[in-house]
Amino acid sequence: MTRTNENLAEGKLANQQADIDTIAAFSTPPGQSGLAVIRLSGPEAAAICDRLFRPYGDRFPLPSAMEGYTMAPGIWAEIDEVVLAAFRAPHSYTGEDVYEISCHGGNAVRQAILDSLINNGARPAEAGEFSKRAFISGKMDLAQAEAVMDLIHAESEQQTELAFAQLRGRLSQAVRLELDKLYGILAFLETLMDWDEEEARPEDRLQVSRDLVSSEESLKQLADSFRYGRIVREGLSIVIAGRPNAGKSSLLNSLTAHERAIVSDIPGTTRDTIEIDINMGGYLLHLTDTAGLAVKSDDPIEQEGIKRAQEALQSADLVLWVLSPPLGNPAELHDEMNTIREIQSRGQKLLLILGKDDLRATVTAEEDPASFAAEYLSDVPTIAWSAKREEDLASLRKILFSFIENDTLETDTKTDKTEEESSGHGIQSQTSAAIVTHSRHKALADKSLKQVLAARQAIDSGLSYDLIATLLRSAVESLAAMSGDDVSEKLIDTIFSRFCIGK
Ligand SMILES: Nc1nc2c(ncn2[C@@H]2O[C@H](COP(=O)(O)OP(=O)(O)OP(=O)(O)O)[C@@H](O)[C@H]2O)c(=O)[nH]1
Ligand SMILES: [Mg+2]
Repeated sequence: MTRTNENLAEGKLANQQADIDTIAAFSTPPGQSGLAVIRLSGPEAAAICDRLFRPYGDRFPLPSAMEGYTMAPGIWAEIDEVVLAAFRAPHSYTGEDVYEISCHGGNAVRQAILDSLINNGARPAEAGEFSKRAFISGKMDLAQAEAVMDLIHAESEQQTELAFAQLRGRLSQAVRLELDKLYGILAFLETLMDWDEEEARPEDRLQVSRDLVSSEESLKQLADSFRYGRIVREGLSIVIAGRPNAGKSSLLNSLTAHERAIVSDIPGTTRDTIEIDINMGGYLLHLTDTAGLAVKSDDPIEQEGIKRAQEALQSADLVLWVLSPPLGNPAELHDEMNTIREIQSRGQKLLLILGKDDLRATVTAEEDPASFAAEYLSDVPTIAWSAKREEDLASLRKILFSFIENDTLETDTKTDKTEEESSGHGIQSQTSAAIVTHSRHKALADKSLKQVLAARQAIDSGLSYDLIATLLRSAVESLAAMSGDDVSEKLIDTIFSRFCIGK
């Protein structure tokens, strides 16, 4: 037996959990590529590789990069020349024996190798099964496992940074810190419960109340961080709306730096919604240009366009409403105001873009959007905009950064601050702050916050320590579910089934 085969056989001995299946899957996507990676994990992995891998032996001395890790070039049962990397339990991604076969990336080659693994005792891995095993063997907690998938799907710099921080345990550490605080309060409550009624001191109650306020604050910060976390993970949805011919498509083109949408002076040029994703300074933006609103139309195609525009508006994080000269007639202006107010009443943010500002000198006071906005929409954040002025794009970008990072529509852009300076004051600038990016985590943070709040109200109202401890235990349970302590098997299955095969 060669050295490689000895190593493989040892791995088998080290791993005799016969009731666990050995799983195999492609870790690289289908299609032709220079290389493809096939991953194998489980108690039989070593034995299977032992049967199918023929090392070149003395021709290539076996390199040994680190403990539990060996890599050897050889032949995979006469199919291809491959490199086999062994990550021996427990020093592997899943905590089991893991073997990675790098072969040539042709469909037939990769498939033949995977088939040979299956025919020799492995079974095809389910989506996310490798990561699920990593979670079960304690290699990472649930929040970290979820970050693996986010990192794979990350398309922007900020997405990558947040997912990586979560993978490194930033969120898990923050959760653990909060859990420790709650455990501390629970322990104190236990002591108080052991004491006799006569020994009860008001300062103890005050102490518990103060500790709960501190937990409340940190949990609230965690829950609130979801606004930013969601925007980074899912992208910011911006919908451009306004009357026909207002300059909506020109605004889209300016933001994307492409002639993406057709621009013409014929009102009704854009008939369908146009969606485009851009990366702005490391953030993902989903931009939607829409057909002109606030007009009556008998044309069924135009009507459908208006319906689609209205649907797009419903899901916007931010609406850029373009109001340009010439303004509509009084009835149209009334409709336009109503739509703006409806958007605001749904709790959505809206920035009024006073378009075609370069034409301002040529329009009368009645036609001037700025005068109209000052009189009727003075509470709405507003900027003057011309598609012909480069500095206006810089100002708009500053406003968008500030909206993402600080949740404000700060329209005073007449400062000398650069884009970088004007951003970076929000939650993301606290690089050590844990940021919630998944709605599952947000719901758990909210739930646990609610329970801590109820516990604090209970203690302030003089209710029994017993009741307060019960409420706190529920808070602990909700929080612990974030990192996956004490979560049901069904939830674990649901989370990992969203992963891709091979991860
Ligand atoms: N002077 C000036 N003209 C502009 C500006 N923005 C757009 N326009 C012109 O206004 C006309 C309409 O622009 P579009 O961007 O197609 O307007 P729209 O709102 O998308 O129009 P519809 O798709 O028909 O609803 C075009 O002739 C543009 O060149 C601007 O800032 N200044
Ligand atoms: Mg258009």
